[in-house]
Amino acid sequence: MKITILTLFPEMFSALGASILGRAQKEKKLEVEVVDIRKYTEDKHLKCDDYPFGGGAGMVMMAQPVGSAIEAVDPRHEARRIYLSPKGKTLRQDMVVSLAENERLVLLCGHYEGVDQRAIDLFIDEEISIGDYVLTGGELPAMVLIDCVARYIDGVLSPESLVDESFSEGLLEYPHYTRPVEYRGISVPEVLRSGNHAEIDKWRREQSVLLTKKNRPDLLR
Ligand code: 4FD
Repeated sequence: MKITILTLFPEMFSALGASILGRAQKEKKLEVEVVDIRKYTEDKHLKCDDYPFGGGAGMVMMAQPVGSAIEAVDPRHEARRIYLSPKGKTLRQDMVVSLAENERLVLLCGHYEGVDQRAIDLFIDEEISIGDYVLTGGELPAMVLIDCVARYIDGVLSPESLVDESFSEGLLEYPHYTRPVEYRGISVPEVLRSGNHAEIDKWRREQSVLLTKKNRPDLLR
């Protein structure tokens, strides 16, 4: 999968070189291309934002640099074009799975108060939010989206990592333990060391239901 990111702050994406996403790129399973929107402005002072028509606080990203940057993305391959915005449809695991089926994604990161609506209307397929809060820019949401989509690219994770995880059966995941058996007076639950896999499965399912009732009762309705 190839993901093209359009941003005024390309340096923020150096974080994608670390850990599992870094390995996925080295192994050519994921390609990340970061495009600096400022390169596409036709303004002689390289300006990419301006005051909002109708007044109000903040600045708006101009349609021209955003539109030209999107149009410069390799047109030989069809891509799903996504704008990260607090007004978008809230990202959920089922959407992540379907996004991962695309060979190409283009992610537009807005800043300030967002992007001129005409660039959205002309060039964007889908507006996505990562949750009900406002950030200074769409860069962190873009990285969140890339991270959760990359987990579904073949060979990035082991297949087992994807089946048992939180949300996979509409429940939160059970608690995990590793060595030592005792830490600061707290022991690993006996059942997990019993070797009885029927009992272990039953305990884990009970724990999942209890935790979901406590933290996410909305998932049970
Ligand atoms: N919740 C999110 C996305 C972007 C963002 C921005 C309009 C502000 C939160 C468009 C207004 C983009 C999110 C930048 N904050 N801030 O996914």
